[in-house]
Amino acid sequence: MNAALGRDRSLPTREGLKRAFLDHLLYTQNKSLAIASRNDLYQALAHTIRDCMLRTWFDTASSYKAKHSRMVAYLSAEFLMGPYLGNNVLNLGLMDEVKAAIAELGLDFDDLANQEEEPGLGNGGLGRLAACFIDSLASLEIPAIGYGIRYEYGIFYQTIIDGWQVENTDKWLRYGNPWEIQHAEWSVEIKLGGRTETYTDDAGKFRVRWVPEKTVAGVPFDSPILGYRVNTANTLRLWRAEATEAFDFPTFNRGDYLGAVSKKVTSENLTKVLYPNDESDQGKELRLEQQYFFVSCSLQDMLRIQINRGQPVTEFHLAFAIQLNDTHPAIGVAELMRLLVDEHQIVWEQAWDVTRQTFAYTNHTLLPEALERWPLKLFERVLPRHLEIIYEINARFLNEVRIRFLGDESRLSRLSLIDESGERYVRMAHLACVGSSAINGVAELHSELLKRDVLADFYAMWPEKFTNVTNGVTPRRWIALSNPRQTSLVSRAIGNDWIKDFSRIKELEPFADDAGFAADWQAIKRDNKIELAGQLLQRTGIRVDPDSMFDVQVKRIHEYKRQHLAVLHIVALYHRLKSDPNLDVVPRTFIFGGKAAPGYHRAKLIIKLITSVGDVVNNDPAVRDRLKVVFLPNFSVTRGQRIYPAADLSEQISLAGKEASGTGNMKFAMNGALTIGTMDGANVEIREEVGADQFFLFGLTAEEVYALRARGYSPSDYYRNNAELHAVLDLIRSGFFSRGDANLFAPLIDELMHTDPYMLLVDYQSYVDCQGEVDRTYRDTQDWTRRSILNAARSGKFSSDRSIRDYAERVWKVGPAPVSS
Ligand code: BZD
Repeated sequence: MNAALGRDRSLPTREGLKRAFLDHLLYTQNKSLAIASRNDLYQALAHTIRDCMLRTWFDTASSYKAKHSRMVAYLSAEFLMGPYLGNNVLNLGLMDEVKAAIAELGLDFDDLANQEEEPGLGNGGLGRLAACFIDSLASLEIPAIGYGIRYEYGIFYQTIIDGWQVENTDKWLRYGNPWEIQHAEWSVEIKLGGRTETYTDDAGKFRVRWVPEKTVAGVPFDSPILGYRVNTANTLRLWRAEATEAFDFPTFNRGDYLGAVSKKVTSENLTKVLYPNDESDQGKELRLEQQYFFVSCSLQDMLRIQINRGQPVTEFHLAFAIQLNDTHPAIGVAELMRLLVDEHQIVWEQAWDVTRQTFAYTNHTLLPEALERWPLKLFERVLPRHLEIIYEINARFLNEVRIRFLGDESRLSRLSLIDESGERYVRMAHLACVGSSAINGVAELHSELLKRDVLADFYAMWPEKFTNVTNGVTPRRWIALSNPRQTSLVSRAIGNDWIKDFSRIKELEPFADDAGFAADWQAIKRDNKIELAGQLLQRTGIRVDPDSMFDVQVKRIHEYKRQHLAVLHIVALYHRLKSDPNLDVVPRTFIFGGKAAPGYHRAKLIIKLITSVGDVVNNDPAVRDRLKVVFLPNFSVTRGQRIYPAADLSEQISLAGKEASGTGNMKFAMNGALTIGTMDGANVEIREEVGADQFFLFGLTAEEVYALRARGYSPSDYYRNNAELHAVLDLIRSGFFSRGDANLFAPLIDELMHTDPYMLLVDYQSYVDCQGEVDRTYRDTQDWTRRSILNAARSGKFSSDRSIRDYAERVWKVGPAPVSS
């Protein structure tokens, strides 16, 4: 169907779109307009848009093949893509025509787009970064492929019941996924478990082979990643686990058909569900299997491509630059060695050269507890051959260390790939460092702290491997798609080249002093706030005032991100209003959103604290609607697209030295929110770019945090010496917000008063004072609007296009390879 849309790459007409849509409604969904459900209409539209991309997709692959282009392979256990439809229409340059065509059929585009189930195949920043990066790679016409896992269930769906987070399964594939094409012909076989044995090959060489306990098949599902208004559509290839053809012959032959089928079910469990833990390692066997599964599938796939092109496997590194998105795919280092040495009979030294020149590693965390390590016993059970390979890599590496640092035994144990300080573990970050030619952090500060702290011993070994690539986000999804009002205002002022070349957003700067432009800017923010207010009412039943300041904190719930510091501020304001009901405060709506890992009780208690404070504050007539607290359930890419454009104030209040970068901070700034934040992660660079006047800074610096910790920190001093803080903590502790239950929030408050690992009490006063400054600035609407425009105008650095150019030049050594039209 619809060959008319895809035959050449000229854009379809409105009539063509309408016809293709009605054809799909009939031939794909087998419905008519009269009886179609909303989902039928969405599916028909999605297929229509997909048809517009297929020719470009096919031509891109052919072009890469013909030119033998060096490809970037971005390996990530998570791709948090968000809905495809709107983004694809935008990148095709068809938004107006599609909207008009749909309207002429008596339908509403946004209404259909809202039907799409978001593929939530990620936890948070790391997964969303991967999604922004593949958008930028395609938009910059860089040959690239994203490799990951096609989880049947993505990140859980969050509801709030009685103020608590409740997790529900995310059945995103329920109605099918029109954006993927299954390629069973490129399936690969994956081994797991078992043992190794040695043998002598025909040439008399001593070799090792892996005798697995089980095998599973990896089946690729491809989605096109179309660049913005270019002829490039790269591929996102996600792997699904299936039972192998002969999944269990012995059982089958015994006549135990059902027993054999139940093993099939076990194989398919591998890609069943995304682990919902950000920033923590769990040591779960299935998780290690997932990681190995997608990495082995991807490496085998790349080797197939290399061999198909008639190129030797010893030149693998010339064909592929593999980026490891954190350590989740780091097993790739050992797997590529196994494939080269065991399966392609390459000698160790040469295989090692190829491997090292292929990989590069991005670290995303400074939290020591978040560094991945696998209990050796578990690792050996799942990947016996890889453990041997890791021992060999380690032995050779430690020899190098011994020669460089004579007699430094403690350095050897610190650097070893095996942690032997207690129970033994395989250290994945060490494997990634040793096996990579480049190592980077995700913001200037983070990269510095990596060198000084977490990876200091590796920095001493190979300073030349270390670099920084500051994160970025795609201005296509995060402005052009989610904030159409701002987009058209900006494009009327400076043209629309900024969407492709985001450095040009700086041309907006002079408009900060243009009264007419500022009035429009402000009106747009208000319209966006009205729209969000509608959503908040619909989803929470809480009515908020669009003329109040929208003060927003959306991100995973974690103690280091300090959502509870924002709560202390809210309680302080509430306490002031109760003591002086006529106090003149700036009306504020505090909006929170984010998921807590299901097993992270403290984080779940923080959600309960937010909702409980909200219940009291929102219903207290003494506050007279001047404060509202809303927890918007199930924060996701889709929700984010409504939230960032409607924010006045962006809360980026992690303890300095804890947030590697942050990327929400960038989305807020681009959409004209002012930031209140600490000197952490990319906040430092945002402040540098937008100017100190446009950024509300508070709190300790990372240096000060280290110094204070070294001196010995006693939170109780702060509690005793600060009357308001004292009152705030007492009020929460007393059960005032928990219907008299003084135990409910005790774990949170007691921790703050006794250990306070994230130093909320230290930063409290500075934060509250800074919020006072926010209020004073907000009262002067013109001044605020000016600063808001400047934030957007000076956010050019934070496009993921800039990040990708940095990687392409400094890490991958690749350039664009445009596909001719
Ligand atoms: O990565 C985040 C960091 O916390 C942010 O500071 C940073 O901006 C982004 C992108 O670089 N890390 C994560 O999102 N981490 C995870 O989601 C994660 C997932 C599974 C296991 C461990 C961590």
